[in-house]
Amino acid sequence: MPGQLMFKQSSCSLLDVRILVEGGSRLTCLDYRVRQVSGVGFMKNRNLLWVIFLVAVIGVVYLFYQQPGWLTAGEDDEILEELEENDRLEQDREVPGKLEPEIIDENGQEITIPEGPEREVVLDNLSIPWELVFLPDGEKLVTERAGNLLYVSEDGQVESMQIERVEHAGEGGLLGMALHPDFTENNYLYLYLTARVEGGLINRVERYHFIDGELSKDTVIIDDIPGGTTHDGGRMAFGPDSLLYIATGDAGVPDLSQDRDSLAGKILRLEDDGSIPDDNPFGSEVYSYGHRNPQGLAWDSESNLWATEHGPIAQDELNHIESGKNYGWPAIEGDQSAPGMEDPAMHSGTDETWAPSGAVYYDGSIFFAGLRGATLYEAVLSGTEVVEVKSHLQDEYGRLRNVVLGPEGYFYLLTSNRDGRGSPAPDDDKIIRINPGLFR
Ligand SMILES: [Ca+2]
Repeated sequence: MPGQLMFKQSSCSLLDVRILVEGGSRLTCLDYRVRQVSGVGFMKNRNLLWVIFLVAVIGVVYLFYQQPGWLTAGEDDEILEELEENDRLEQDREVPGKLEPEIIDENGQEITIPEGPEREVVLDNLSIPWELVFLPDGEKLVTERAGNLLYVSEDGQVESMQIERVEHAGEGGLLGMALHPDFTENNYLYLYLTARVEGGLINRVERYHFIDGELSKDTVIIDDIPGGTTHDGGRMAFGPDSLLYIATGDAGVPDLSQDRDSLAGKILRLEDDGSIPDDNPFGSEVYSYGHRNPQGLAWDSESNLWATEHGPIAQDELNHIESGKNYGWPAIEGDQSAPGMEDPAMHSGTDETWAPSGAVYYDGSIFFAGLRGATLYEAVLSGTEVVEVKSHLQDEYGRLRNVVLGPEGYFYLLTSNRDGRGSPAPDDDKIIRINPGLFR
């Protein structure tokens, strides 16, 4: 019998590095197996055999790096398919009208770029349209600042309803509008309007029932928001928390914005019946303050709230809104900072005026309409930072009051060329449907 075996020779494989001792000499399994196969006296050839073994190992390593898939041919096809799929997606991104799987709406749902025309005027001969909402059955409602609520059927027939007690004075009038998140069950429609009361102009939010084209007033949600011929705010939207957010202006009295007991120059947050949510920051309707004239509200896919705001001379703002925070007006503007006050995420600089109004989140950006800028702006987001502001459709349609995303994936632009500050075309104002593929 050969020397002392530390393992059974029959279980000794080429890769086994255990050592056995035979006749007083140390053998590895490799030594043992090679000798078994070749019949060569291993002691005198041992160094040669190690050289052959090392060359073989180097050869295997070389082949692996040259063709990493050769050991795993089954997975290779999957890798290739994945690469080809990535190529296809990359190509699709360059072609408007194709499926764009990375575009998501504010609820985090995938949306598809529609295949219709790039631009189409869907309504014209309007007068200062301010807000547009889509009813569940394909009809639309539009507010006109003079006090008209337009009920637009699917084929574009318009029925106009005059809202009572609207005072169209300067920038005031019938402004914002919102459908209740459960509109299909309760038919609640909210309107933000300016009214004249003893002592002057105020703004209020009223709730209506809108059923089969019939409007009936339900209740006042919030009253006596300071109003004026300028800076009436007016945008409303229900947030991801199903609460009603209302943007109000300083009504031409800047100090009201820092007064947390005033409803002016604020973003307010209410339950759907007008009561105050338990987690509002100051136990009042106020959610954030220090605003001059915010007119756009939008939530991104992470449920961050963004608001556009008119600055005094240029220095228009896009702000990331958080509960209880002070956005500075009139103490700071532009690049100025102060303790306890928020800098805007982006402002237009000292030389450029956006005059920003309605806003919507789309595919990683806040798009917002510019009145003086006559541009659809796109603020590209990275988290809660704005990394770039792009300009679209500059001077093509004049002053833009709002941009709304429709249920079928189109943008709708509302012009504001008849508000006394524009140069209206004969068929202004308009609502223009824009294929967002134009911007992607
Ligand atoms: Ca500010």
